[in-house]
Amino acid sequence: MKRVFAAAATCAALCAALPAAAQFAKPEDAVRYRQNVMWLMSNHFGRVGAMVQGKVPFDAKAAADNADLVAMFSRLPYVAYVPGTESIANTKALPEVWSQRDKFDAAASNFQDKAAKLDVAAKSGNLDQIKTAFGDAAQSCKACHDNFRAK
Ligand code: ASC
Repeated sequence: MKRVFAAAATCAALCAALPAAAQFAKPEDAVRYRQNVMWLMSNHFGRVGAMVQGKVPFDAKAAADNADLVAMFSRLPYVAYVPGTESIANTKALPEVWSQRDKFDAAASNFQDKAAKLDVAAKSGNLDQIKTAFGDAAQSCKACHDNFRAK
């Protein structure tokens, strides 16, 4: 039991040592975190896209499950755009993420809104609603990528 308390105390001390705004041990970890989330999000967004484009048969449950994941992932990446992680690792994030942070945050927030709407549409099971919401979400992905991600 004592060992459990000691471990918990060590963990608490280590966590407290991290800067409040950046829960990453090193800058590379922040880059890896946001890239991995984006990768997963793109994968699950693409599964909805394949149905919207008629490349795979429409499956309402699969669409709802995948849109739900996209909405969840949409909330994760932005805290990982930590200052000091521009120009490191293999980031494609442009310096504008930091130099125009308000604009970046607005684009992120717009995407999160569209992802939440896609989730609602997917839960309705109505393919036409899903198509519209998917198009809006894809547009908001692209808008942010055009301004804040290297080609
Ligand atoms: C994806 C993905 C993107 C966006 C974008 C939407 O699945 O990897 O970068 O959607 O293509 O316009």
